[in-house]
Amino acid sequence: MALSQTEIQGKLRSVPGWELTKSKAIQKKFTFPDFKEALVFVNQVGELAEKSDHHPDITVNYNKVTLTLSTHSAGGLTSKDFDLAGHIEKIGKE
Ligand code: H2B
Repeated sequence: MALSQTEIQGKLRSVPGWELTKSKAIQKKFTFPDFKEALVFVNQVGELAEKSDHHPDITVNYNKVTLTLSTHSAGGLTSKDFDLAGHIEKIGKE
């Protein structure tokens, strides 16, 4: 079920750097030293996406990766988006 604006504002606080977009999604841009490292990150995100059966939109611009999360089936943001964003934040930190 899609989250309310109040719920979204609350959950946004738990995922630093993620911002709400106009189109009912959350987005964050990650910057890496080069293209190769950006692709390593994309593959790690891909693993998490497959594990959780929840898939972000991924844009790669050389050393920058932009991830956009929303739940297509709900037509907006759900806790799945924030859960995956939380897992993505832990990449490289454990
Ligand atoms: N990812 C996202 N972001 N939104 C969805 O609604 C979605 C998904 N649905 N990944 C999943 C897959 C669905 O198609 C499968 C069948 O569970």
